[in-house]
Amino acid sequence: MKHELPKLGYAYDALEPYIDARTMEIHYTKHHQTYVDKLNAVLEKHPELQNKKVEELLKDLNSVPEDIRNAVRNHGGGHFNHSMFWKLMKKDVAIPEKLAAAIDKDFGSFDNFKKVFTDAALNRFGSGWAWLVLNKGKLEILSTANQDCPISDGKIPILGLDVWEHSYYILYNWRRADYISAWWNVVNWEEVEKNMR
Ligand code: MN3
Repeated sequence: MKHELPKLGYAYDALEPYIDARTMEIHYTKHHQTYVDKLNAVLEKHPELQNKKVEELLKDLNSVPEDIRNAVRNHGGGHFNHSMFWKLMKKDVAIPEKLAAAIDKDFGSFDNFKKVFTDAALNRFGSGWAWLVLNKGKLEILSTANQDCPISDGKIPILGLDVWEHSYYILYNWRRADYISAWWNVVNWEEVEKNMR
């Protein structure tokens, strides 16, 4: 069984003007596809792992043979993180009450949550991700380098923001802060709540 690029579920221009169609197209058809292809290529060395879901591999990286562990971490992480990321974006989605209440409980207020998440995304040096995760039932914000995924540390990612330059350079150039503030307009809060279950 080969890993496959999941269906995007919306048009490349669906998130405009916040995320431009050209970025979406390259990000999805080139960057994500490359993670999928490279994951499939390294798994050829260990066919016994080919039937495992990518999250199973990432949850227990130590059980992945050492010669491909780093490649699985990078390309498997890239595949998993982006599969999640596409579904987490949609325009004009209101925050469901239950999620809003959970955010208030663990962060004091929605504004504070937004500030802490934004800081995590801004301060991630180089390429990586900002995350809202569930850790033993509690919401937490963190960031990871490269394509590292919180599930490898036993945490459940429920919202992720790609801050690799490839996700914003065409429209925002070096201005990561502008990308992040625009991105808040396309968070699919319904999907975030679904990920909490
Ligand atoms: Mn990316």
